[in-house]
Amino acid sequence: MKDIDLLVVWPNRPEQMKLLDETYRLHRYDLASPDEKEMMLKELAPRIRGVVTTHGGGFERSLLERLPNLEIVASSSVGLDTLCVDACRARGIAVTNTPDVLTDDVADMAMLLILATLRRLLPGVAWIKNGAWLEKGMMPLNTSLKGKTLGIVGLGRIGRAIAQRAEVFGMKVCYCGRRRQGGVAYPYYDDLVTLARDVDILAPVVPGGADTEGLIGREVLSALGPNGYIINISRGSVVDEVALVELLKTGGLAGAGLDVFADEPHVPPELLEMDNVVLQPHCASGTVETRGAMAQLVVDNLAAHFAGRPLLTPVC
Ligand code: 8YV
Repeated sequence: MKDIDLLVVWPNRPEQMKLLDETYRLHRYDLASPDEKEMMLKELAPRIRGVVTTHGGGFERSLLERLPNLEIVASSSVGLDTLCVDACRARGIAVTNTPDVLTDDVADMAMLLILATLRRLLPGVAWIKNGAWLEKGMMPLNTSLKGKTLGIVGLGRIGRAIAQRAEVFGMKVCYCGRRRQGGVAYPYYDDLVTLARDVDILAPVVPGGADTEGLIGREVLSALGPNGYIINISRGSVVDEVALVELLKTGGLAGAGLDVFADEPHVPPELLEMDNVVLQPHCASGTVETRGAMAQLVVDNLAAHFAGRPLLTPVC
Protein backbone atom coordinates (compact mmCIF):
# COMPACT_ATOMS: atom_id res chain seq x y z
CA MET A 1 0.00 0.00 0.00
CA LYS A 2 2.97 2.32 0.50
CA ASP A 3 2.54 3.18 -3.14
CA ILE A 4 -0.65 5.14 -2.46
CA ASP A 5 -0.29 8.90 -1.94
CA LEU A 6 -2.58 10.71 0.52
CA LEU A 7 -2.77 14.46 1.06
CA VAL A 8 -3.20 15.36 4.74
CA VAL A 9 -5.23 18.57 4.78
CA TRP A 10 -5.80 18.25 8.51
CA PRO A 11 -4.18 15.56 10.66
CA ASN A 12 -5.83 12.70 12.47
CA ARG A 13 -5.21 11.50 16.04
CA PRO A 14 -1.52 10.51 16.58
CA GLU A 15 -2.24 6.78 16.81
CA GLN A 16 -4.22 6.83 13.57
CA MET A 17 -1.65 9.04 11.85
CA LYS A 18 0.92 6.37 12.69
CA LEU A 19 -1.29 3.72 11.12
CA LEU A 20 -1.76 5.86 8.01
CA ASP A 21 1.98 6.54 7.81
CA GLU A 22 2.71 2.82 7.95
CA THR A 23 0.31 2.16 5.08
CA TYR A 24 0.42 5.13 2.71
CA ARG A 25 2.76 7.84 1.50
CA LEU A 26 1.49 10.83 3.47
CA HIS A 27 2.02 14.36 2.26
CA ARG A 28 1.55 16.90 5.05
CA TYR A 29 -0.24 19.69 3.27
CA ASP A 30 -1.35 20.92 6.70
CA LEU A 31 2.23 21.63 7.77
CA ALA A 32 3.30 23.29 4.51
CA SER A 33 3.63 27.05 4.05
CA PRO A 34 1.62 28.62 1.21
CA ASP A 35 4.64 28.39 -1.09
CA GLU A 36 5.34 24.82 0.00
CA LYS A 37 1.68 23.93 -0.58
CA GLU A 38 1.92 25.19 -4.14
CA MET A 39 5.17 23.26 -4.68
CA MET A 40 3.57 20.14 -3.24
CA LEU A 41 0.62 20.37 -5.58
CA LYS A 42 2.80 21.08 -8.63
CA GLU A 43 4.92 18.04 -7.86
CA LEU A 44 2.39 15.60 -6.44
CA ALA A 45 -1.16 16.51 -7.48
CA PRO A 46 -1.54 13.80 -10.18
CA ARG A 47 -0.43 11.16 -7.65
CA ILE A 48 -2.84 12.07 -4.87
CA ARG A 49 -5.57 9.41 -4.57
CA GLY A 50 -6.94 10.27 -1.13
CA VAL A 51 -7.40 13.22 1.23
CA VAL A 52 -7.50 13.16 5.04
CA THR A 53 -9.20 16.08 6.75
CA THR A 54 -11.65 17.19 9.44
CA HIS A 55 -14.36 19.81 9.79
CA GLY A 56 -11.70 22.28 10.86
CA GLY A 57 -9.45 21.53 7.89
CA GLY A 58 -12.27 21.22 5.38
CA PHE A 59 -11.79 20.42 1.70
CA GLU A 60 -12.43 23.22 -0.74
CA ARG A 61 -13.36 22.99 -4.40
CA SER A 62 -10.26 24.97 -5.35
CA LEU A 63 -8.11 22.16 -3.95
CA LEU A 64 -10.30 19.45 -5.46
CA GLU A 65 -9.75 20.98 -8.89
CA ARG A 66 -5.98 20.53 -8.44
CA LEU A 67 -6.27 16.77 -7.85
CA PRO A 68 -7.12 15.02 -11.13
CA ASN A 69 -6.86 11.47 -9.80
CA LEU A 70 -8.46 11.89 -6.39
CA GLU A 71 -10.64 8.94 -5.37
CA ILE A 72 -11.69 9.56 -1.76
CA VAL A 73 -11.96 12.30 0.89
CA ALA A 74 -12.11 10.93 4.44
CA SER A 75 -13.14 13.53 7.04
CA SER A 76 -12.97 13.11 10.81
CA SER A 77 -16.25 14.97 11.33
CA VAL A 78 -19.95 14.35 11.12
CA GLY A 79 -20.51 17.85 9.70
CA LEU A 80 -20.04 18.33 5.97
CA ASP A 81 -20.33 22.11 5.72
CA THR A 82 -16.62 22.65 5.06
CA LEU A 83 -16.37 19.87 2.48
CA CYS A 84 -17.22 20.38 -1.21
CA VAL A 85 -19.39 17.28 -1.23
CA ASP A 86 -21.44 18.15 -4.32
CA ALA A 87 -18.32 18.76 -6.38
CA CYS A 88 -16.83 15.47 -5.20
CA ARG A 89 -20.06 13.64 -6.02
CA ALA A 90 -20.09 15.15 -9.50
CA ARG A 91 -16.62 13.70 -10.12
CA GLY A 92 -17.48 10.33 -8.61
CA ILE A 93 -15.14 10.91 -5.67
CA ALA A 94 -16.10 9.16 -2.45
CA VAL A 95 -16.58 11.22 0.70
CA THR A 96 -16.78 9.68 4.17
CA ASN A 97 -17.57 11.25 7.54
CA THR A 98 -17.92 10.04 11.13
CA PRO A 99 -21.57 9.83 12.26
CA ASP A 100 -22.83 7.91 15.32
CA VAL A 101 -19.49 7.56 17.14
CA LEU A 102 -19.77 11.15 18.40
CA THR A 103 -23.52 11.24 19.13
CA ASP A 104 -23.31 10.56 22.85
CA ASP A 105 -20.51 13.02 23.60
CA VAL A 106 -22.22 15.79 21.65
CA ALA A 107 -25.53 15.08 23.41
CA ASP A 108 -23.68 15.08 26.74
CA MET A 109 -22.24 18.50 25.89
CA ALA A 110 -25.71 19.82 25.15
CA MET A 111 -26.89 18.67 28.57
CA LEU A 112 -23.74 20.05 30.20
CA LEU A 113 -24.46 23.45 28.64
CA ILE A 114 -28.13 23.31 29.69
CA LEU A 115 -27.19 22.40 33.27
CA ALA A 116 -24.32 24.87 33.54
CA THR A 117 -26.34 27.71 32.03
CA LEU A 118 -29.62 27.30 33.94
CA ARG A 119 -27.96 26.35 37.25
CA ARG A 120 -25.34 29.12 36.76
CA LEU A 121 -22.34 26.88 37.37
CA LEU A 122 -19.70 29.46 36.40
CA PRO A 123 -21.18 32.34 38.49
CA GLY A 124 -21.24 29.84 41.37
CA VAL A 125 -17.52 29.18 40.98
CA ALA A 126 -16.92 32.94 40.82
CA TRP A 127 -19.10 33.46 43.90
CA ILE A 128 -16.63 31.37 45.88
CA LYS A 129 -13.43 32.54 44.17
CA ASN A 130 -14.16 36.27 44.48
CA GLY A 131 -15.12 36.01 48.15
CA ALA A 132 -18.80 36.84 47.61
CA TRP A 133 -19.91 33.86 49.67
CA LEU A 134 -17.95 35.21 52.63
CA GLU A 135 -19.09 38.77 52.11
CA LYS A 136 -22.66 38.40 50.85
CA GLY A 137 -23.75 34.92 51.90
CA MET A 138 -25.77 32.64 49.63
CA MET A 139 -25.62 33.13 45.87
CA PRO A 140 -28.86 34.34 44.20
CA LEU A 141 -31.16 31.48 43.24
CA ASN A 142 -31.12 30.03 39.74
CA THR A 143 -33.64 27.81 37.95
CA SER A 144 -34.50 24.10 37.66
CA LEU A 145 -34.33 21.90 34.61
CA LYS A 146 -37.26 19.82 35.90
CA GLY A 147 -40.49 20.92 34.29
CA LYS A 148 -38.80 23.06 31.65
CA THR A 149 -39.61 22.48 27.98
CA LEU A 150 -36.75 21.84 25.57
CA GLY A 151 -37.40 22.61 21.90
CA ILE A 152 -35.07 20.68 19.57
CA VAL A 153 -34.65 21.98 16.04
CA GLY A 154 -33.67 18.94 13.99
CA LEU A 155 -34.53 15.61 15.62
CA GLY A 156 -31.78 13.53 14.06
CA ARG A 157 -29.44 11.10 15.82
CA ILE A 158 -27.93 13.76 18.06
CA GLY A 159 -31.25 15.53 18.59
CA ARG A 160 -32.87 12.29 19.77
CA ALA A 161 -29.96 11.57 22.11
CA ILE A 162 -30.35 15.02 23.66
CA ALA A 163 -34.11 14.49 24.01
CA GLN A 164 -33.58 11.20 25.84
CA ARG A 165 -31.16 12.85 28.26
CA ALA A 166 -33.48 15.80 28.84
CA GLU A 167 -36.34 13.49 29.79
CA VAL A 168 -34.16 11.90 32.46
CA PHE A 169 -33.82 15.37 34.00
CA GLY A 170 -37.61 15.76 34.10
CA MET A 171 -37.79 18.04 31.09
CA LYS A 172 -40.52 18.04 28.47
CA VAL A 173 -39.38 17.79 24.84
CA CYS A 174 -40.86 19.03 21.59
CA TYR A 175 -39.27 19.45 18.19
CA CYS A 176 -39.34 21.20 14.88
CA GLY A 177 -38.05 19.96 11.56
CA ARG A 178 -38.82 19.55 7.87
CA ARG A 179 -41.44 16.93 8.65
CA ARG A 180 -43.18 15.14 11.48
CA GLN A 181 -41.33 11.93 12.29
CA GLY A 182 -43.17 8.64 12.66
CA GLY A 183 -42.81 6.78 15.94
CA VAL A 184 -41.89 9.93 17.86
CA ALA A 185 -44.11 10.87 20.83
CA TYR A 186 -42.71 14.41 21.24
CA PRO A 187 -45.02 17.21 20.07
CA TYR A 188 -44.10 18.39 16.57
CA TYR A 189 -44.01 22.00 15.44
CA ASP A 190 -43.83 22.95 11.77
CA ASP A 191 -43.03 26.56 12.65
CA LEU A 192 -39.85 27.70 14.39
CA VAL A 193 -41.24 30.94 15.86
CA THR A 194 -44.19 29.13 17.44
CA LEU A 195 -41.83 26.50 18.84
CA ALA A 196 -39.55 29.18 20.28
CA ARG A 197 -42.50 30.93 21.87
CA ASP A 198 -43.65 27.72 23.55
CA VAL A 199 -40.37 26.46 24.97
CA ASP A 200 -37.96 27.48 27.74
CA ILE A 201 -34.82 26.22 26.02
CA LEU A 202 -34.17 26.08 22.27
CA ALA A 203 -31.48 23.81 20.86
CA PRO A 204 -30.67 23.81 17.13
CA VAL A 205 -29.27 20.40 16.22
CA VAL A 206 -29.08 20.76 12.44
CA PRO A 207 -26.19 20.44 9.98
CA GLY A 208 -24.28 23.59 9.08
CA GLY A 209 -24.28 25.01 5.57
CA ALA A 210 -26.30 27.24 3.27
CA ASP A 211 -29.62 25.53 4.03
CA THR A 212 -29.46 26.35 7.75
CA GLU A 213 -27.51 29.62 7.77
CA GLY A 214 -29.27 32.07 10.08
CA LEU A 215 -32.08 29.59 10.72
CA ILE A 216 -32.32 30.78 14.33
CA GLY A 217 -32.74 34.44 13.49
CA ARG A 218 -33.78 37.49 15.45
CA GLU A 219 -37.51 36.72 15.22
CA VAL A 220 -37.00 33.21 16.61
CA LEU A 221 -34.66 34.41 19.36
CA SER A 222 -37.10 37.19 20.31
CA ALA A 223 -39.93 34.64 20.46
CA LEU A 224 -37.80 32.55 22.85
CA GLY A 225 -37.92 35.63 25.02
CA PRO A 226 -36.44 37.05 28.23
CA ASN A 227 -36.94 33.81 30.16
CA GLY A 228 -35.61 31.68 27.32
CA TYR A 229 -32.23 30.01 26.77
CA ILE A 230 -30.45 29.03 23.56
CA ILE A 231 -28.11 26.03 23.53
CA ASN A 232 -26.00 25.60 20.39
CA ILE A 233 -23.85 22.54 19.73
CA SER A 234 -24.56 22.51 15.98
CA ARG A 235 -22.82 25.28 14.02
CA GLY A 236 -22.32 28.94 14.72
CA SER A 237 -23.69 29.75 11.27
CA VAL A 238 -27.11 28.43 12.28
CA VAL A 239 -27.75 31.28 14.75
CA ASP A 240 -27.84 35.05 14.04
CA GLU A 241 -24.94 35.78 16.37
CA VAL A 242 -25.35 39.58 16.21
CA ALA A 243 -28.97 39.29 17.31
CA LEU A 244 -28.02 36.71 19.94
CA VAL A 245 -25.41 38.97 21.55
CA GLU A 246 -27.75 41.96 21.50
CA LEU A 247 -30.64 40.07 23.09
CA LEU A 248 -28.38 38.58 25.76
CA LYS A 249 -27.04 42.05 26.54
CA THR A 250 -30.45 43.74 26.71
CA GLY A 251 -32.31 41.02 28.61
CA GLY A 252 -34.15 39.76 25.56
CA LEU A 253 -32.79 36.29 26.38
CA ALA A 254 -32.07 34.79 29.81
CA GLY A 255 -28.89 32.99 28.78
CA ALA A 256 -26.98 30.86 26.30
CA GLY A 257 -24.79 27.78 26.27
CA LEU A 258 -22.60 27.84 23.17
CA ASP A 259 -20.05 25.33 21.86
CA VAL A 260 -19.93 26.84 18.37
CA PHE A 261 -19.56 30.32 16.93
CA ALA A 262 -19.93 32.13 13.61
CA ASP A 263 -16.24 32.85 13.08
CA GLU A 264 -14.24 30.30 15.07
CA PRO A 265 -11.94 30.62 16.91
CA HIS A 266 -13.07 34.26 17.23
CA VAL A 267 -15.79 34.71 19.87
CA PRO A 268 -17.71 38.01 20.11
CA PRO A 269 -15.94 39.93 22.94
CA GLU A 270 -19.26 40.89 24.51
CA LEU A 271 -19.96 37.23 25.22
CA LEU A 272 -16.73 36.96 27.22
CA GLU A 273 -18.01 39.58 29.66
CA MET A 274 -21.46 38.08 30.27
CA ASP A 275 -22.26 35.94 33.31
CA ASN A 276 -25.41 34.48 31.74
CA VAL A 277 -23.55 32.50 29.09
CA VAL A 278 -21.47 29.32 29.16
CA LEU A 279 -18.91 29.05 26.36
CA GLN A 280 -16.98 26.06 25.05
CA PRO A 281 -14.37 25.98 22.22
CA HIS A 282 -16.19 23.68 19.76
CA CYS A 283 -15.27 20.59 21.73
CA ALA A 284 -18.52 18.65 22.00
CA SER A 285 -16.88 15.63 20.37
CA GLY A 286 -13.55 16.48 21.96
CA THR A 287 -12.89 13.43 24.12
CA VAL A 288 -10.02 11.00 23.68
CA GLU A 289 -12.47 8.19 23.18
CA THR A 290 -14.68 9.84 20.59
CA ARG A 291 -11.96 11.58 18.58
CA GLY A 292 -10.13 8.25 18.55
CA ALA A 293 -13.22 6.49 17.19
CA MET A 294 -13.66 9.24 14.58
CA ALA A 295 -10.02 8.98 13.56
CA GLN A 296 -10.26 5.20 13.30
CA LEU A 297 -13.23 5.56 10.96
CA VAL A 298 -10.99 7.64 8.66
CA VAL A 299 -8.40 4.85 8.69
CA ASP A 300 -11.00 2.14 8.14
CA ASN A 301 -12.80 3.97 5.33
CA LEU A 302 -9.55 4.54 3.47
CA ALA A 303 -8.56 0.89 3.93
CA ALA A 304 -11.96 -0.26 2.66
CA HIS A 305 -11.79 2.01 -0.37
CA PHE A 306 -8.34 0.95 -1.48
CA ALA A 307 -9.16 -2.71 -0.86
CA GLY A 308 -12.26 -2.41 -3.03
CA ARG A 309 -14.61 -3.06 -0.11
CA PRO A 310 -17.76 -1.08 0.77
CA LEU A 311 -17.12 2.12 2.71
CA LEU A 312 -18.15 2.10 6.38
CA THR A 313 -19.69 5.59 6.55
CA PRO A 314 -20.16 6.94 3.01
CA VAL A 315 -21.62 10.36 2.32
CA CYS A 316 -21.28 9.82 -1.43
C1 8YV B 1 -15.23 18.67 15.41
C2 8YV B 1 -17.54 18.54 14.46
O1 8YV B 1 -15.33 19.97 15.04
O2 8YV B 1 -17.91 16.37 13.74
C3 8YV B 1 -18.10 17.56 13.51
O3 8YV B 1 -18.75 18.01 12.52
O4 8YV B 1 -17.81 19.71 14.37
C4 8YV B 1 -16.63 18.08 15.57
O5 8YV B 1 -16.63 16.74 15.71
C5 8YV B 1 -14.33 18.11 14.43
O6 8YV B 1 -14.97 17.85 13.24
C6 8YV B 1 -13.53 16.93 14.91
O7 8YV B 1 -12.36 16.83 14.14
